[in-house]
Amino acid sequence: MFKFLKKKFKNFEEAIEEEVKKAVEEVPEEEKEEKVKKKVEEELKKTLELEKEIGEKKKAATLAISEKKLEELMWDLEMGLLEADVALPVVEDIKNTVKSQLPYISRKNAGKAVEETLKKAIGKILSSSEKNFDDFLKESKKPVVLMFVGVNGTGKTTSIAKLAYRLKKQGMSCVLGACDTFRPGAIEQLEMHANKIGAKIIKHDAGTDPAAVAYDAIEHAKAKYRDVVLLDTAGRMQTNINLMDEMKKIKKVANPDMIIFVGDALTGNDAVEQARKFDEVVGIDGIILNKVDADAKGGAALSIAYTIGKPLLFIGTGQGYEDQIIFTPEWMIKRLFE
Ligand SMILES: Nc1nc2c(ncn2[C@@H]2O[C@H](COP(=O)(O)OP(=O)(O)O)[C@@H](O)[C@H]2O)c(=O)[nH]1
Ligand SMILES: [Mg+2]
Repeated sequence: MFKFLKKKFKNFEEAIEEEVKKAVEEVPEEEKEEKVKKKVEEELKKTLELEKEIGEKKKAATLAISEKKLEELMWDLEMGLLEADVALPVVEDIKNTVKSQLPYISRKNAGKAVEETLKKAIGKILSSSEKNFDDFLKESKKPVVLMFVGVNGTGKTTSIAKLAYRLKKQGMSCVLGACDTFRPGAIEQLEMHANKIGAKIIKHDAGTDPAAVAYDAIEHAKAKYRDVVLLDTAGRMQTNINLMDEMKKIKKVANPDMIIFVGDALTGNDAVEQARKFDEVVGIDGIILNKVDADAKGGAALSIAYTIGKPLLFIGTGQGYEDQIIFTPEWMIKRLFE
C-alpha cells in the first residue's frame, strides 16, 4: 500500500541528510586546517577569534545546504509526487510547507527532521478529513438516509454492503435501497449482500424509476423504525448528462442526510476529477475511496479530500465485509513513514 509515495518521501529525507552531512564535513574543515595553521604560527591570540568565525561559517553552511542543491532536491520531490498521482494543488502545498521549514532544520539527524516536516505538511493536507462519521450518525434524526454515487465499478455496492455490515455490528438496523435499476444484475448483487448480512432490501423491477425505489426504501424505514437507509445508485460517467440529471432527481426525492461519493484509488487523479464533478452536479458530503489495498501510488488518498474540501470517511482495503476502515490522517501518515 502506498509503496511508491512512501519511497518518494524517503528519497527526499535521505537526500537532504546526505547534503547536510557533506556541508558539515567539507567546507569548514578545509578552512579550519589552512587558516588555523597559518595564524597559529603568527599569533596565538587571534586563533580564538578565528575559531569563532569558523564556527559561525560552519553553522551557516549547514543550515543553507546550498540554494541550488535545495532547488534541485525540491524539484525531485515535486516530480516524485506528481508521478505518484498527487494532485497539483497538494504538491504545491507540501512544497511550500517544506520550503518554509527547511531553513530551521537541525543539522543533527537532518533526515529525521525532514521526515517530521513532511509529516507536518501531510497532516495539514489531510486535516479536511477530520469528520467523525459515527458521531454524525448518532446525532442525526432516524432514519438517516445515505446516498452513494460514483462511476461504474468503483465499489459503490460493495461499500454499501461493508457499511451495512459495520452498522449492524454496532446494533443499528439498515434498509438497502436497490436504486441501480439500470445495470443488469445490480439488484441481484445487492440482494445477495443483503441476505448475507441480514439486512432488509427494497427493490423494484430492473429498468424502473430509481427515485421511486429510494422513496419506498425511506418510507419502509420510517414505518419500521429502521436506523439507516443506504441507497445504491447506478454508476454513471460524470460526462453523461442524462444520468447525472437522474441522480439529481433521486436526491430531490430522497433528500439524503449525506451523499457519499465512491472512488477507485487506482484511477489516481481521475478519481479526484470525478469527485469534483459529482460535487458540482449533486453536491457531495463525504468520500469513500476503494481498492486502496492494490494502490501502490497513494496520490488519490492523499489528494481527494483536500482538493474537494470534503472528508474522506472510509477506505476500502479488500473485497470482504471487514475490509473497510475509517480514514484518519494518522492512519495515512503511519502508512507513509513507517
Ligand atoms: N481489491 C478491492 N476490490 C474492491 C474493493 N471495493 C470493491 N472492490 C471490487 O470492485 C468490483 C466492483 O465493485 P462494485 O461494488 O460492484 O462497484 P459499483 O459498480 O460501484 O457498484 C468488485 O469486484 C468488488 O469486489 C476494495 O476496496 N478492494
Ligand atoms: Mg453497483
